[in-house]
Amino acid sequence: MVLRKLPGVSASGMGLRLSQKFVFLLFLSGLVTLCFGALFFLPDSVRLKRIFLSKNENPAVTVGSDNELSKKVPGDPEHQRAGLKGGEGGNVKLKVSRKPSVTHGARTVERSVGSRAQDEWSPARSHEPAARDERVTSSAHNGERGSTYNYEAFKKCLRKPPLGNNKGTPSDSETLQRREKVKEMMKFAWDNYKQYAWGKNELRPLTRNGHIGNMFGGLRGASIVDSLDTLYIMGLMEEYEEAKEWVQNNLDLNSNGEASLFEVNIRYVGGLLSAYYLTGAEIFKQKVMELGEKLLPAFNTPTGIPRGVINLGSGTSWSWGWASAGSSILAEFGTLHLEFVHLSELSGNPVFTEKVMNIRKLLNKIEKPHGLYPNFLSPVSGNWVQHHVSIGGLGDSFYEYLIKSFLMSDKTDQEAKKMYYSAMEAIETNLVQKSPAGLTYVAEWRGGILDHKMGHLACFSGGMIGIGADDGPAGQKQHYLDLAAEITHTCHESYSRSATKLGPEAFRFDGGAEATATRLSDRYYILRPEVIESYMYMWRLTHDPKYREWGWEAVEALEKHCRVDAGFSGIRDVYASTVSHDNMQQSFFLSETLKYLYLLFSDDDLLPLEDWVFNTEAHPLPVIRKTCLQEHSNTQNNGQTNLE
Ligand code: DMJ
Repeated sequence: MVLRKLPGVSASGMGLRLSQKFVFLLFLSGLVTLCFGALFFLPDSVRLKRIFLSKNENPAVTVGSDNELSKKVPGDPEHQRAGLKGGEGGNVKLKVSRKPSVTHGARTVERSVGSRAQDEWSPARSHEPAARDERVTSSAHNGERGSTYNYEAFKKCLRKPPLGNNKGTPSDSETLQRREKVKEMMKFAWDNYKQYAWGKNELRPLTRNGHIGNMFGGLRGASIVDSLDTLYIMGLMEEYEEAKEWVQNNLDLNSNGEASLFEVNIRYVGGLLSAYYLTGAEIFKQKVMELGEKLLPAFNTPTGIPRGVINLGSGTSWSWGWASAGSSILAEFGTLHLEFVHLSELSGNPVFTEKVMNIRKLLNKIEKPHGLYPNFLSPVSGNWVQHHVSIGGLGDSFYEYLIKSFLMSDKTDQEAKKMYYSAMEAIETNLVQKSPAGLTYVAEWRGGILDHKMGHLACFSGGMIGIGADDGPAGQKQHYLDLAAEITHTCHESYSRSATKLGPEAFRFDGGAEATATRLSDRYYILRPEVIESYMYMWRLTHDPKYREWGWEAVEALEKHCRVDAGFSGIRDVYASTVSHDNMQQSFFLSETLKYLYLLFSDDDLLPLEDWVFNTEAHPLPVIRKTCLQEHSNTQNNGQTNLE
């Protein structure tokens, strides 16, 4: 480089200035390097780190104003899970720190611990790069074939009309009156949501405003989407129409927040799918396909096991901060199957089914301690992370989706069937217990040690075991029906032993306890459905009138303790005769609790179980009768459109 002498400046003076500049620039670049390096030492939850060090496979991360997802949940992981599944139930704020899907650091560490299972698990690894393009390819695919879904053929393949011959109206007047009461409760819950929280996710009935929360990644209207099918089957048509109109005009799927993959799937995907199948309205199909595609990037992990949190805008995903070692949760990645199979069914795009079959394949292959499925699995290595097993929070709906996958496949999915009954056998051998007073319960298992506790969430298992009774190993039908009835009885006991006649979040069978909560933090009830869900299934399976009586007891308790001037609210202590409300009308109250009550007081031909399975948020999905659908489609394609 030639140094040209500037006028009035001596050569030595110019040299001095240049070297000062050089030192300054050197200092500046050192500072920048230091600052950048320091980012690596910041915790993952710090936004700056995520902006600068986001993984480059995904588009840039745009984060919402909240850098930490917070949930009001009690302290231990099961309750955190329960809270995540059930919304805000407890009193403690849980800070959920987010972990980038794959940072270079994480990748090096996690790969270096790669073990046998990971090495054997080549398909998922090799399909990782392909997955990146899925949103594009699936859109094209959907555009091509989605419109060809034959709704008329689907209706013809149902054995009975979805709403029955007379909308399930019961013939005896007492049951009819009870059903009318439940319908009135739904209308009351809906009207108040509409008046005070329209478009928000849930109603806060005491403060009379809306709650948005942070489970749905910026999506809104959870109560609306969750209510569509309940309103429809109850014949609340004006309300259904306003809900549909909202979906059409206001359900914005271009949100950019971080969502629970599980919650969005069971509530939004499940809700929209049911609404489509029940009504045939194209808007629901359109919306659900758009949303389904946004969920696909969550599967871009080395094993194909999705992480728990996804940014719906960027497609970046994280594990829950509280889940040990960046693991994914059994009840979350194991509760996608029903909805994803239907997404493929509607769109003609196999990618959705492939994703969940990949999860199935890994779970089927992996070694299971005593045949049990632990609740935490690494999406990177494909190995279990902790040996905690539960049929309640963290595990629950994984088992539910095995048996329901079998039923929804018109009993052709033999793999799901086999996995379900083997899991049940292991659960019976290791977890099912009898209390000193003779109550049957399902304990939790921590690396071989039993925790004699049952969560409210685990009470769904009465119904699940009941619907699985028919297809189990030869000679086991009555055994399973008895087990289902015993568990449902225990769960009813947990209700009847409280002052409010509503059940606590968790109850124990040790230290003299018999189906009662011993910890203060387990005493709350947040309008959960699981116990009533089991009453409904057990009623359908046995027609023992006690299940309707128990359901009615629950209605009376809900009316007395949870109904407030502007909606329904959870309560903080089921044992206190003067209740304290938690100010939250959960969306699952409208979707599940009231729907199961309504079905309990209806005839069995309202959503008959031979044609429909309910997803874990009580959204009915039809049994897929492949041969029948094919035949009807062929007939139509051959121009014979005048089917009976
Ligand atoms: C619902 O969102 C679903 O039933 C889920 O599977 C478990 N928790 C809540 C209701 O309690």
